[in-house]
Amino acid sequence: MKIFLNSKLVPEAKAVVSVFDHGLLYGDGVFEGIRAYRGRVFLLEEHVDRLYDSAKAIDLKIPMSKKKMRQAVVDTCKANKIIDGYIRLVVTRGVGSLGLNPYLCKVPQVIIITGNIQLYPKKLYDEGMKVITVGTIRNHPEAVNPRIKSLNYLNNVLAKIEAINSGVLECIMLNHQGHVAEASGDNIFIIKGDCVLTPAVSCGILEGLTRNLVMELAREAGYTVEEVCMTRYDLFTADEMFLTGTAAEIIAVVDVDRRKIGRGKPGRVTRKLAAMFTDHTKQTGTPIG
Ligand code: PXG
Repeated sequence: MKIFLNSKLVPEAKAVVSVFDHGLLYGDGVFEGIRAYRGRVFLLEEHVDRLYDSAKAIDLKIPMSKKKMRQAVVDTCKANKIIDGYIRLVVTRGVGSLGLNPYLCKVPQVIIITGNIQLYPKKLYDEGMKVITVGTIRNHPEAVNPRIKSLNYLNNVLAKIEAINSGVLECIMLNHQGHVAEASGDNIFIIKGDCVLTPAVSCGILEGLTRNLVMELAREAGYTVEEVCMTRYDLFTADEMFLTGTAAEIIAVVDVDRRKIGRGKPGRVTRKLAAMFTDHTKQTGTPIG
């Protein structure tokens, strides 16, 4: 496995970063999770754009252009002969001192790792999954804004711990106002009649790229799509529910807090949108070459 580390590809054993890197010491940095399908990088431009926005939001200047970054992703995939796979792009604040001051750090470290990811067992994609609402609320937007895909994922990890310890694999996180925000690493959708509804970005969520694409596909399919503010009432009374994410793709939710959602199995609209999504992954993307 070759890793992209600061402008060159190095063997995995040589891909090491300092213990003084603020990415490790303070979770100070940003990342992206990207998929490749059939030898093409999916939504590459969108992922790189979001990475640079996350970096801008934490006042971190990535030491290379977006164009070079996109090329680096493609080159790393090529070096590792990636056809269907997962790409982790990480930018850390870089080596600094034992003190918070990010401006004392030298250069940001750019890391690109390729591999595979499967978030949930295949069986759950056929049958739908059970989730619970957890006590850990999503970060307040004026603390660490969930729009920033930062290296500090403790908020999400703490939520995930609650889910796993309760016997389910995923959770619903509410925001500081008690409104539905998102899952630990996925966005949430519900279907009510002919409406496809998802929490608005202003509810304090990561603006998922899969989410954005699913909204576009749903509109194309003739559904009314709205970004709204929702409570658990909306989940309990939904006809269907599903989660979206790069790693998760589209997965139906059939049980929330031990209440059956809809008919308790993946619904018609969910299956239709999942099929449209799969088609889209097959037809688009930046060729790895
Ligand atoms: N919310 C959060 C908090 C996320 O971390 C999403 C929503 C979905 O966004 P995208 O753009 O992927 O549709 C994410 C993304 C992992 C992993 O390693 C997690 C994500 C993406 C890739 C890998 O668990 N979450």
